[in-house]
Amino acid sequence: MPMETTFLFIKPDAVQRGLAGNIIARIEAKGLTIVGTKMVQVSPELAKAHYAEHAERSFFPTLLAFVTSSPVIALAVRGVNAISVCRNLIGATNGQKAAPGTIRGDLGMSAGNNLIHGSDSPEAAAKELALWFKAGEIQPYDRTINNWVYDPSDL
Ligand code: DAT
Ligand code: MG
Repeated sequence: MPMETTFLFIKPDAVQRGLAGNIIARIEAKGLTIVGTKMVQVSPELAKAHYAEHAERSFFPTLLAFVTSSPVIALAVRGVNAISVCRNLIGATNGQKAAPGTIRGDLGMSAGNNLIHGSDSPEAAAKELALWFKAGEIQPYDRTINNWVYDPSDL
């Protein structure tokens, strides 16, 4: 099966609110595979590199302060179309507008404190996985249950 790996991180608000387990449970229950994980106290340098595309936005200083305020949980997540599937699971940027059933729609009320990041393209996923994980920290295994998660005729 054509597997893709995406990069997510559970943001400081979700870790502080004790929602990491709820969020990880949704990712696993969907049928995706967690192939890398670690807790990270994000440095200003990592925050700037990760969010470089937003450097000119008015919310950039607040965003840097937020992601460096308390530890996050970095995740590498594997599955068929994992990048778009995770973006759909996460929901729209602002929790007040995100659809019910999504992580942000069910658990959040904010655009800034919005619980989780997910790569938005294959290029972003490649950049972010390389930025956050060292060689050997990702184990790209397949769960044996995948035969029950995927139907080969869907692909
Ligand atoms: P997303 O995380 O949905 O991909 P984005 O890439 O547009 O959103 O922005 C990156 C992060 O910046 C977002 O997760 C939270 C913060 N952000 C975006 N828009 C914001 C706003 N209007 N006010 C405060 N923070 C914002
Ligand atoms: Mg984004």
